[in-house]
Amino acid sequence: MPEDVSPPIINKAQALRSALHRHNYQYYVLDDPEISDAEYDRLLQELTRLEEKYPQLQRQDSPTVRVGAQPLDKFDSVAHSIPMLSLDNGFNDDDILEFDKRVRRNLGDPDNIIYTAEPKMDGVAVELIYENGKLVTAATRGDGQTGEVITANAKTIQTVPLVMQLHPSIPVPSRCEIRGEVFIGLDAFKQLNQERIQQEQPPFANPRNAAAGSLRQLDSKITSTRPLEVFFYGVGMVEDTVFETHGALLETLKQWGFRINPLIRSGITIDAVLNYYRELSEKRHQLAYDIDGVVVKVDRVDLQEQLGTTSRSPRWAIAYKFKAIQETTTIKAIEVQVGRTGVLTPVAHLEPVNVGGVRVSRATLHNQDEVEKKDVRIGDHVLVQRAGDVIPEIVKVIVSKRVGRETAFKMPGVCPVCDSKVIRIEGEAATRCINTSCSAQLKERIKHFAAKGAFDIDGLGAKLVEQLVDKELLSSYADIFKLDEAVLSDLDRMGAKSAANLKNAIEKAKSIALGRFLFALGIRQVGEHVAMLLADHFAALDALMDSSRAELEAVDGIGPTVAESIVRFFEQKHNRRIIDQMLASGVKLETAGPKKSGKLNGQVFVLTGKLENFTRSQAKTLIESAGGKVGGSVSGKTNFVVAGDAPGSKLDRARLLGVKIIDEQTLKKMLSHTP
Ligand code: JCF
Repeated sequence: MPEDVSPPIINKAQALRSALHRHNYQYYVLDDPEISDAEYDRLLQELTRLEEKYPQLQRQDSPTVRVGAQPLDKFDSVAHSIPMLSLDNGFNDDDILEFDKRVRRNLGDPDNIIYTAEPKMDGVAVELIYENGKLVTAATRGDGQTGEVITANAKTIQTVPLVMQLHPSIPVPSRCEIRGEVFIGLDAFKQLNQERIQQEQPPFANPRNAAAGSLRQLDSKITSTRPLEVFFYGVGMVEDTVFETHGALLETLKQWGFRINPLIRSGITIDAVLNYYRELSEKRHQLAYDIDGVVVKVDRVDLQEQLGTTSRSPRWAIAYKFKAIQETTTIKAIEVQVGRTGVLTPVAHLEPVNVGGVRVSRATLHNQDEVEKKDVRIGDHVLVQRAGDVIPEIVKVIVSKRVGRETAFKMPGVCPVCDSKVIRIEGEAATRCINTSCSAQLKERIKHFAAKGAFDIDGLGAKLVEQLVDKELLSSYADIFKLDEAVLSDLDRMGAKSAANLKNAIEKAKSIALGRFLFALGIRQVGEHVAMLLADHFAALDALMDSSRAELEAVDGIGPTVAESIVRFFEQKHNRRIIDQMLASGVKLETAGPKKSGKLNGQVFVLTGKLENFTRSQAKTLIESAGGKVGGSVSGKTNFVVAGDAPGSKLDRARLLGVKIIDEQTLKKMLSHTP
């Protein structure tokens, strides 16, 4: 029997719910939080505890539902009351001027039409239905007429209001349909993919696929772990309310609690739209998310209605698309590369082609399944695409261009580097070389060991590592610390000076924080984040090396798979021997002492522009060792933006959000005040 709930407790739960909704709105929509993240978390905790203790208090619109609900067997479908149309595309200024002419002609040739211009988000369109201010249904766009019901998933997205906020003069409609685009930011996308690779799951090809895949999960608990965001841009059916302009509509949506892209510009002429497009094309690569063009809309709603729609798209809007980042070329060969953990990856060698300003001559084919799914053959004409920092990839084969001389590709049965047998474990996409002394794996492991975030050895780059392994001067991490300066100076592209510099850099790198050391070891499942958790928890290498599975699993953030992998690594005698050799060569582990008591505890920094006195990686390390954090993009959570030379759009955003902007000198002072 559940306990009876007394009125004060009911009121308490209600008060917590309203407070949390309001703080969400302050944070995500207005970018102006009134309480700290920690305070927010405490309120959420308190409500969660109450709802656990008194299940009668649970509500569909409680802020606690963001964690996900029971998994579904399949999605229901729902018809949109007003079709969700797609947009007509324009590709150059003439197309847009033509659109403006067409609009004016259809309206009886007025002189000037006023427009709204906005970034076109490269995400997934959704519609949210609210009844009396409460979210009742969320649906995907589907084919435009009928979508899939994804309510539980949508509720896990922080920026989806569960209840609408009150507007000072416009009442919440009895029913309304609000439309927006769900997406994943670029930093979050990178991190998500890193985690997936770490967990040996296939990475997503691009942020859009990641967003679509996350939104179409039958288990909303999975969706809740994905960093989805949303910007709203329009409405379907709205009862009781008329909007005069699109700009006014967006303003009202914002008041109702819907997050609107701050880059939207309303009330501008067609010439200003063209300028906006040019500005945004330049800013595009500095934005925290992918966009693929500019959406242009006639601002006055009565004129939109006069213009109407065709069966495919509204006559009052057009998408001005950015230049394609896809091109066609041919596959000259397919090579198989062996990675750090022995995974074989087929890589296509392409006839070089310029894709959005970058020369592309290789594209990853991921694995055998991917090659088969896309039916990629050597000699094929293919469409290649580049998205942000992601490795170029093959979108599809242009089958109509086949001449019959193309040859199929098959994963080799032996490692192309060491000739050992390769294996493919049931249910895994990866084929692996399991010879741990395979020179390809060794090269990749050593590159990882010497890279930023690990030992960070200046001058020990990819080419040099390859040479050193090929000449058998390196056969383990430990050998790095025994390299002989005279031998180094005799290598290709080296000399006395660079040999001395390298020796120096290796000497300096010997003193290293435990977390970086652990990351450098390249233990499977142990990425930068897990390595830091381990270092924080165990503080000393011995303690970690001798810990059991159970002790490891007791660490917050470490699960059974990771624990298993760590135990296995340290069980192997040769791994321990290499560590002993490194320590004997003078590698010294710094204890993670002052971190918890740092002066910058809990402060979030974002770096922009070029710093004079340190690299970004150094600045990050310094801030983190003083207890601070370094974020990739400016948000309401950011405390300081450090502006170096030629700062980017992050500075604009900091000004917009009123985040404190400091220079490098100030940062140095803050760091030097740290114990
Ligand atoms: O950001 C978008 N992808 C986006 C798509 C923005 C809009 O304002 C849209 C849209 C699709 C249709 N507006 C319409 C009418």
